[in-house]
Amino acid sequence: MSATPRRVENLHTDKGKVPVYATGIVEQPWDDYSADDHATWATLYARQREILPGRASQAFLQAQDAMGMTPDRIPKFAELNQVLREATGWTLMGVEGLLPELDFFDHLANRRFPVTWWIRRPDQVDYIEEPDLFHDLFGHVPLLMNPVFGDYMEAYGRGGVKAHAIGPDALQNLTRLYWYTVEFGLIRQKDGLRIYGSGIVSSKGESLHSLESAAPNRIGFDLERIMRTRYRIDTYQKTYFVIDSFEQLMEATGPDFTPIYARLAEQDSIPAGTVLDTDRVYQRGSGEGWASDGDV
Ligand code: HBI
Ligand code: FE
Repeated sequence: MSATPRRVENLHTDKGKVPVYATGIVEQPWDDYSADDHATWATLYARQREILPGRASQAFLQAQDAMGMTPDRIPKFAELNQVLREATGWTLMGVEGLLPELDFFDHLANRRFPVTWWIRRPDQVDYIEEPDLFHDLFGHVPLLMNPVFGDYMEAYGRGGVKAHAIGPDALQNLTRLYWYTVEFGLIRQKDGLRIYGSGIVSSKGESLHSLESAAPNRIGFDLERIMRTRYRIDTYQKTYFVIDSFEQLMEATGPDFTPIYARLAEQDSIPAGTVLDTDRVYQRGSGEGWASDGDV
């Protein structure tokens, strides 16, 4: 483990250096990134771009190319914002890390995507618990260039603000939708299943596992089924849901979810690894290597 503490602690001690505003919005301290930080970005970027052709969705690869991210050093948010604002009206803003849910939803509802300003240490290249700059910038941001997905993310934010007012069960249903689409979603293309979820596309292991392992279930998208389905935080997903198109996601978020939340409140949640008779099954997983507990 490298001796230096994670940069954000330094940030707090050097408050004078980087203005930290309310709700944790932070100017990207681009000049303060170390050579290690840029090397970590370059290593992760090259490694993912090596394995994603043929695995990531065409939409993701096209969007990332259109974004014009610098592969050799951490991109400047201000430069990306010029391209992104032009394309879909979305903008990035630096944050310390995970925001309170209502703040997060409000930003999405206003086409602002929070990007963690710090990147993981070199010894965390293979796994980091919480979202860092690479997860957010490489994983989440490119698809905001896609008009339909950009609309979906705004609609999700609006839905989140409403769900927050309804209560924790509604919020849990909606968080599951985010988890199984934005973070861990697969999409069906003519040439096979492909990745669009940020949690997968920013992870080498899960980019391979989600498409090629016999262990997980792969099931067709079904809004209410997903909203009932528990998920994993600490391991690969037991189940991946497959959409036919981003338009399908957009249509699914069209109706008011209030009656759906009411209906779901009467039904049990579904364990992460379960396959239902009503499921459209692309793969019934072998379950190999699954942890028996820990679904959230
Ligand atoms: N905050 N910065 C940030 N990024 C996220 O992806 C995020 C968050 N806060 C809450 C959250 N995601 C999830 O709980 C969503 O389902 C709301
Ligand atoms: Fe994420």
